[in-house]
Amino acid sequence: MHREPDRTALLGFWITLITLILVFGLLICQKAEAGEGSMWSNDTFFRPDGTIQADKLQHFAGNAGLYVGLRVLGGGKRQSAVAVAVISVLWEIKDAIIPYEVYGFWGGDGFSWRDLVAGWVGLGAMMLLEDIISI
Ligand SMILES: [Ca+2]
Repeated sequence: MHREPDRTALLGFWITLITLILVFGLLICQKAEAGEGSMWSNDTFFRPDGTIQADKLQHFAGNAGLYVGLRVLGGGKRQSAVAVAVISVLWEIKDAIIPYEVYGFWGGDGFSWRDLVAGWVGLGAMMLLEDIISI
């Protein structure tokens, strides 16, 4: 019986997540129909000179920082990792919906799986570091 609130919270989490994904999905479909901007980003990991793109480092550092922030605020390890992973997917969906030409920082140039990879590597690196120094 005492586990009931946990289940309710978990159910609420999944319903919220699925609703958000459906709403974002609909927005993306509308945008694609209207022919606005690009849905998929044509980005790269590296610049032509072979150095890594600055925005990939930002995704790496952003996810690592967000994870540390959630952990410092008292989030569980798994909980914080899932939250960061989900937020980074939602961020890319946002990038697909909102054009940066109009909204600057809050916009994007389309969904980028490379941004996701860069972010998740940052998250994984921070989790590994946490294990190594065992905070
Ligand atoms: Ca992006």
